[in-house]
Formats: sequence, C-alpha cells, structure tokens
Amino acid sequence: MAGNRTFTMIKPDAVKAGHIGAILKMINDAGFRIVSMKLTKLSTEKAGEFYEVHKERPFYGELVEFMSSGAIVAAILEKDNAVEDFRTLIGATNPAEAAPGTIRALYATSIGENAVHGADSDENADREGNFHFAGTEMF
Ligand code: 3AN
Repeated sequence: MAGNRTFTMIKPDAVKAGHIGAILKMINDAGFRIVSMKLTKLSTEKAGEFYEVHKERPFYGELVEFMSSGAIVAAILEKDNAVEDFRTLIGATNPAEAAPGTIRALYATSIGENAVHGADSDENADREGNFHFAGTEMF
C-alpha cells in the first residue's frame, strides 16, 4: 500500500563489520514490520541498474563498486509514514552530520560507506522493493 512501505539495504560495510543484528534490532524497535528480507550480493551490473538515477553523479562508479563488493541485506519494511520515519531513523547521508543515535551515526564510517540505504520516496520504495523481490516474497 502506498505510504506505508519503504525499502532498505544494509550495505556491505555494515554486513562485514557484523552489524546486521544490531541494525535489525533498531529497525524492529522503531516499529517497522518486515515484509520481505534476504541476504544477497549485487553484481556490478545489478548495482549499476539499481543506482541508475545517480549515473551522472561523480561518485557513481565508486558507489556501484562498493555496493557490489560484498553481501547486503535487502528488505521491505512497513509502518505508517514508512519512508520519512525510516530516513529519520537512519540519519543524514554523511555520518558526520547524522543525528546522534541514528543508524548512520552509530555504524556508518563515511559518506560513501554509510551502513544503510533508505528509499527517498514512496515511488522509489516501490520500484526498489520490486527490483529485489517477487510478489510471492512479500508477506
Ligand atoms: P541517501 O542514501 O542518503 O539517499 P543519496 O541518494 O544522495 O543519499 O546518495 C546515494 C548513495 O550514494 C549514498 N547512500 C552514498 O552511499 C553514496 N554517496 C552520496 N554522496 C556521496 C559522495 N559525495 N561520495 C561518495 N558516495 C556518495
């Protein structure tokens, strides 16, 4: 349903550092319900496709390389006002600017390796969720 779902990825830096459990607990404690979830790895082609909107940005190559460098956790989450509330939970893109107690303040190491992705609109949440999951994988 539009408005109450978002899409997230726990990025390779946070997976490698062993933060999956801690991040999922924060997501759970913030009241999100898990609709879909998997541990997976993006090929460079898939990562390039996922981040196509950033193609013209100077960090695109670096972003695609990083996002395909290791396992990620992909998930669709449900809660009232999901997109906005999840962006609040994760904090600013740059961890130096992320509010204290947010996922990025706690676990991100740099603007590029920033622990988690959160969709920035209902439309993108839908597109990104469908990119990773089939309808039969949504509960
Ligand atoms: P957000 O993930 O907070 O929506 P966007 O959409 O501006 O941020 O950027 C998408 C992703 O691109 C970020 N999560 C981050 O990994 C990467 N990124 C953004 N800005 C930079 C940058 N200046 N240098 C390297 N990577 C960046």
